[in-house]
Amino acid sequence: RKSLKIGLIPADGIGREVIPAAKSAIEALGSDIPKPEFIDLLAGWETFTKTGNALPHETVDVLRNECDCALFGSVSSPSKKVVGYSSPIVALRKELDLYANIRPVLSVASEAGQKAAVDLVVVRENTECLYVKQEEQIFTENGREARATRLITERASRRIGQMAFEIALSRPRKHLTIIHKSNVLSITDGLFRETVRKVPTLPGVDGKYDSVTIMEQLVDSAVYRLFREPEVFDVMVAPNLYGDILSDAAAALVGSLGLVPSINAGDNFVMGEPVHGSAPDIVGKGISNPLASIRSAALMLRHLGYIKGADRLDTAVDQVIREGTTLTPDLQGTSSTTEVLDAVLKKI
Ligand code: NAD
Ligand code: K
Ligand code: MN
Repeated sequence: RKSLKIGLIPADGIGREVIPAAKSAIEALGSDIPKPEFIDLLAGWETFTKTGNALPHETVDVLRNECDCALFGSVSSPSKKVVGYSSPIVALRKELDLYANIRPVLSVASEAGQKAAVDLVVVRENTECLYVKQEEQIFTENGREARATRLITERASRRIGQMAFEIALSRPRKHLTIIHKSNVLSITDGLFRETVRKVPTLPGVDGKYDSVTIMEQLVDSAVYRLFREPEVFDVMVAPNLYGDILSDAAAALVGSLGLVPSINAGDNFVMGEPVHGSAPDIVGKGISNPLASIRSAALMLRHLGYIKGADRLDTAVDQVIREGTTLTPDLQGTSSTTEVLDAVLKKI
């Protein structure tokens, strides 16, 4: 590649504060990556209020046809049903078949070279479960009754399982925990559990995953263990909703949602995205933590094979956290988004 075309979709709220920071961090990498070309794209609640569409066709077309990768910020989705509105991030993951949401959660050791207390990756299935959003309500004589479809397929469970085994294999501990609730949901979660379990026996695997140790944990007790002994976890693979909840819980362990990055990955495209939402409680104050977005840019570059650029971003972020002098209020600091970004840029 001569250049790297990156779609930028800040969307709503603090997405507009942290995605520009990630852009500056990428620009600072110079010749460690192909020359970045950024394409600004629209999506989100404000786009919906202006155009009636939270995810304009043009955004999807440009991502598909012109971009090598993308960075997404955060959307503000209303908690009440709004006619015509549908979350653009859920739609984008489906449209681009970004079936894996990979969320590394890493606490920075206080000394360089020290082992981190929390070092795990949540591998979240990204296309189905309750996020198929097939909900309905009926009116009965006893009041309203609401139902939702929870879809689990063998195909999606298998490919997220394969992704999780690959990630486990690439890590020093090679330990995979399958998260489910098949004691209650024996058909849906049972299918997920069984399909992921069978990945090592698939044709062509030929013992490749023999060194991966497999554990299982029911989702509720997984949250409990996560808080009591996070060091038992290495890679956790989960259906969509459990993965969403577990990764926010894990974020609390490392101090802030403002630190935790992710990529939405498919076989042909990758989109970096901080795990956090649009944070309406702090938007516009200039204090949103840009580190999750910068780390998301690093993950995206790493996924594309630009290891040196990714390492430089991660190292710079780690150094800023470890020094502890320039941090936003979510990490008990007094610095602004811009000051933290400048500190990272200096390290880069
Ligand atoms: P949130 O992640 O936006 O915020 C949770 C808490 O974490 C808040 O106190 C917030 O201030 C803090 N926080 C989050 N990111 C931070 C950062 N970078 N720096 C400092 N503090 C940070 O979750 P919420 O409040 O439940 O949701 C708010 C909105 O975001 C909702 O409309 C929701 O639908 C949306 N949301 C979007 C996504 C997404 O874009 N993928 C994900 C989650 C929530
Ligand atoms: K987000
Ligand atoms: Mn979430």
